[in-house]
Amino acid sequence: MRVKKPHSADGWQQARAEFRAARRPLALTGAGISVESGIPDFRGDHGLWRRFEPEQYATLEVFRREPHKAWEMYRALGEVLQGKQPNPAHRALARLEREGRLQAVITQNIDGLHQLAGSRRVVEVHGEYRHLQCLRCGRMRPLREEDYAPPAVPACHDCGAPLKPNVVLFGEWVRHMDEVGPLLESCDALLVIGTSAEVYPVADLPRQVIGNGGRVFEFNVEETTLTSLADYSFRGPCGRTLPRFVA
Ligand code: BV8
Ligand code: ZN
Repeated sequence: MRVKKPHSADGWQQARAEFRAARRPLALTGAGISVESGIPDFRGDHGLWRRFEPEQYATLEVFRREPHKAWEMYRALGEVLQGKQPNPAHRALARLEREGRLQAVITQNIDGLHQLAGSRRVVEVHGEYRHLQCLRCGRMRPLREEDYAPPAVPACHDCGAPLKPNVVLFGEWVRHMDEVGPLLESCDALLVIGTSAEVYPVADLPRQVIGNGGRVFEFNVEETTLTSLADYSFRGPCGRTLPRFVA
C-alpha cells in the first residue's frame, strides 16, 4: 500500500517535505473544494444530482432533444453559484502559486472560485458557467440576468439556435487537454482535492502521474478510488487540511 495516512505530526512533516521537493507540482480539484463555500457537490447526499440525475439533465443529448428540460438544471445550478466566495482551500492554492510552489490548478469546477481567490493559471477542463455558447455557429456571449428567467431557453442572437452554458456536458469533449497533457507529463507531485474521481477522462489524470513516478496527495472527507493509489491521503474538510498542509 502506498498510502501513508499522516495522522502523526511527522507524517504531515514528511508529506510537506516531499511536496516541497517537487519541481513540477500541480493541483487537480473537484466539487468538494467548493463545498465549504456553500456549493453542494454532485454526489454527496444533498448533492445537486439528487434532484437532477446527470444522465437525465447534464448530457449533450438531452440538451439537443429537450433544451427546456436541460435549462431547468442549468438555472438551478446558476442560482446555487450566484454570489459564492472562495474558502481557505482555494486561497491556500493561490498562495502556493504566488510562492512559486504550484504551476497550475486543473479544475473540474465551473464556479470560478479559484480565479476569485487569486489563482492565475486555472485550467477549466469542464468549462465555466459565466458564458453561453451556440453549438450551431460557435458564438459565445456572457451570461445575463434574464437568461435565468424561466421558462425561456436563450436563443443565439446570430442564428437563433438554443444556447447552452459554456460547460462540458456528458458526451462533450473535455477542454484544454492539449494544455493538460504536457503539464501532466512532467508533473512530479499532484494535489488531488475534493474529487470523487469518477468522471472520465479527468479521473485518469492522477493515475497518469503515478504511472510517471509522481507523488499523489489526496485531500477528501471520504475514501475514493484514488485513496489506495495515493502516497498521502488527508482525511477531513479541505478548508482545514489544505491550509494546514500549505502552512
Ligand atoms: C467525454 C458539467 C468524450 C458542468 C460535468 C471513459 C473515457 C471518456 C468518457 C467516458 C469514459 N467513461 C464514461 C465516459 C462518459 C462520461 C463519464 O465519465 N461518465 C461517468 C459518470 C462514468 N464522460 C464524459 O462524457 C466526458 N466527456 O469524455 O467526451 C466523448 C465525446 C463524444 C462522445 C462520447 C464521449 C465529459 C465529462 C464532463 C461532464 N460534465 N459537469 C457541471 O455541471 O459542473 S461532470 C461533473 O462531475 C462536474 O464537472 C464535477 O466536477 C465532475 C466530477 O465530480 P467531482 O468534482 O468529483 O464532484 P463529486 O460530487 O463527484 O465529488 C466531490 C468529492 O468531494 C467527493 O469525493 C466528496 O467526498 C468530496 N468532498 C465533499 N466535501 C469536501 C470534500 N473533500 C474535501 N473537503 C470537503 N469539504
Ligand atoms: Zn448561433
